[in-house]
Amino acid sequence: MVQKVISLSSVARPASLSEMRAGLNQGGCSSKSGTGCGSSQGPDDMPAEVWEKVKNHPCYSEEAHHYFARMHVAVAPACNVQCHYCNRKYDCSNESRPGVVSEKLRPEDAVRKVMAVAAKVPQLSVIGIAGPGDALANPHFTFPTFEAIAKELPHLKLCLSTNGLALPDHVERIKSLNVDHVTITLNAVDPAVGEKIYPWIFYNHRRWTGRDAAEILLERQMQGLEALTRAGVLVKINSVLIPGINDHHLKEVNAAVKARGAFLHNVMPLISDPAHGTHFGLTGQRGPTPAELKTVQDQLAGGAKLMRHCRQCRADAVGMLGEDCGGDFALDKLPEIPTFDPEPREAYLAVVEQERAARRAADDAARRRLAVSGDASKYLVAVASKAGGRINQHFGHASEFQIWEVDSSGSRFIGHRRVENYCQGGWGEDDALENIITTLEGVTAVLCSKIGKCPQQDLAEAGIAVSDAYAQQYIETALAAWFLDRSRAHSKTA
Ligand code: CLF
Ligand code: SF4
Repeated sequence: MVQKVISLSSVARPASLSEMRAGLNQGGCSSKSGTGCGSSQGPDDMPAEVWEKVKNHPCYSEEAHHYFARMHVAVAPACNVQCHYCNRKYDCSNESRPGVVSEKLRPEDAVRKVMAVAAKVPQLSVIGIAGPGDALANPHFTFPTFEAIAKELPHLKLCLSTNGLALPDHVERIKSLNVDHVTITLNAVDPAVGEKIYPWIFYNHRRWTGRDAAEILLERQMQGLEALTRAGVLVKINSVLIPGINDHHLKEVNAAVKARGAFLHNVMPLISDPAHGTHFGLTGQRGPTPAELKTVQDQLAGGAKLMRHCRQCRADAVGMLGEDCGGDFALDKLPEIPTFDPEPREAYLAVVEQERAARRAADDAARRRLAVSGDASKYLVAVASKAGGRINQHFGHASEFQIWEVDSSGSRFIGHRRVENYCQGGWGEDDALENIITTLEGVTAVLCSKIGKCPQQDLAEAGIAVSDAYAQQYIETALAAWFLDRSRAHSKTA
């Protein structure tokens, strides 16, 4: 029943509000779902008109990504830039994980697909164009697609992602189409760094290489950012963290984009694999470890606000962040003329408002309990959560863990760490467990809804405590209870 309610692959419309509530606790289309967010940027943290724009956007609001889904339509095949971390056979890795080539869509197909998804997925709130090339290198596909979607489904937010080279030429159109959210991938503000990332660009009818290419691109990115913020469009900056190339430079990038009004800064780890055939992959440039990513993110504290819940989605991803149900909506499976009924969505929005209020209240209560603990410790804790901000996933089913930091001032979401499932169809996989232990470097404890004795023992031997005693609680409630239990246990043994 639950799967029928908010499963993205289900054809059934929601049957009741209580079923939707249950659905929030069960995740979306598959068991690999996972969501999580920490410090809740809420209505008290920003002007009301900005909150209105971000409150249901799963990327621009950490809180919203527990409840809302995005859909990418892959209508933009061409690109005007070459990045050393990209192989055009794969999706644009500015905004997506290299992996499988997307189903490229014509604008009319994209609108049909959006209609079909909106009809089945009440969580759908945002339509993004993020490749597989660059949205603004394909304006003749990108803008007609947005126009048609806005006409059919005006409640959906429009969002695009670009390398920024063509951005200054399109700011007016972006504004006039009510595209409220634009991401610019900006990896450097110094051309000396930029030229190590971009071998060439195509601009003003010719190819530019080396330092010239980097200078033009970086200048155009900054012009675009300034023009968008002047126009009231919310801009997110994506920076790919490339160890040895821009890791020491991202603080400068963060300060520069903050000064120009960027709303969020998303530092994404380079994904580098020789199998993807990228220049970096083939020349041995490695991506950062989770600890290196955290170090850089921590260094940016106090600058432009950070996004930490990015999942580096594909350019044709459909569903909650961390999920991809795109396969259920392939063109050949869609009805000729999908119809959209607004009622399930309205009912879903009402449920979400109640859930949000309950979770915020739980977080406040948890902070009050922590504040009087008098314990100066600080821990990293890994959490297995399918959805809804609760501890509701078995250890063996987790394909990612949310990493939280907890101390007497409260708990904060730090990021996700992907892992291979420990449970492989009924039995535990020792190699997977070893990798999980390595991935959980720096983590003191794991909270999950259930775990077997064997993995629990192996984790304990590696110095990581595991507990399923907080199953089904809100993450913040569970972390506070775990912290206070640990504090009491330590003071007894001291
Ligand atoms: Fe798509 Fe990007 Fe819009 Fe989100 S994704 S175009 S802002 S709707 Fe989000 Fe995916 Fe990260 Fe992008 S999790 S890769 S940040
Ligand atoms: Fe690839 Fe995107 Fe860079 Fe273009 S902008 S080269 S599609 S990563």
